[in-house]
Amino acid sequence: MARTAGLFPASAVEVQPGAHHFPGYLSEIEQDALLADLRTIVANAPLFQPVMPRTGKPFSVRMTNCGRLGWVSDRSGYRYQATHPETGAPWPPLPDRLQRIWVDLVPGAPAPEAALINHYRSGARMGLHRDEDEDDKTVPVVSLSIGDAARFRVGGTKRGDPTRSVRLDSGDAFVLSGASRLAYHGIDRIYDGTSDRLSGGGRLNVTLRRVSVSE
Ligand code: MD6
Ligand code: FE
Repeated sequence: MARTAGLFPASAVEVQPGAHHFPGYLSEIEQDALLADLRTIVANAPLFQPVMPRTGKPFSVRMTNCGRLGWVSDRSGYRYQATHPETGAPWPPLPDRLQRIWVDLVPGAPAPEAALINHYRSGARMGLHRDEDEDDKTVPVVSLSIGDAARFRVGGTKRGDPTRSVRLDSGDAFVLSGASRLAYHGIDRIYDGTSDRLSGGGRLNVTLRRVSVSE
């Protein structure tokens, strides 16, 4: 972590204006500490299988959230809500660790309110989409990856715009801000067996979001 402190700040790669990749952002120790936080969250807010609006087609990822709000998808649409769709309970709190990472990567941004946790098994993917369900669409979105590597694709703000692909490895961070805040992006594939951080393989991605417009 510690992008801003220390003699050797992790170097960011600007993939396109406003799209920054931080390879190796989290050390192995930090990844394991985050993983322990995520396990506690999942024990309290179990992974659920969302479905697409209208069609009801299941996502290939399972998800859960922590923070005041969580992102959900069901037949009636995409939205943020304060409770788990299956247990009805409030989402677990956002761990201090995630708050510190947010401040490190996007200093000065209003505090995150939601962390969406996506779990990919072998063969899971995430179609091209924009993160646009937030009331405030100007605050950056921060993504953290743990486990097997993935091919992440990012393009422009229109669906047909050209895209480029980036490999996200365990411990990498990726930030969409500015001109890329509303860029289309998705996960084409998981590279099986590229990490042994998650027992049983697979990949976890955490995206930290500000939802509401701050005062
Ligand atoms: C994933 N990531 O990496 C999916 N990434 O599994 C995203 O959808 C995403 O919403 C970076 C910034 C914002 C995002
Ligand atoms: Fe996204």
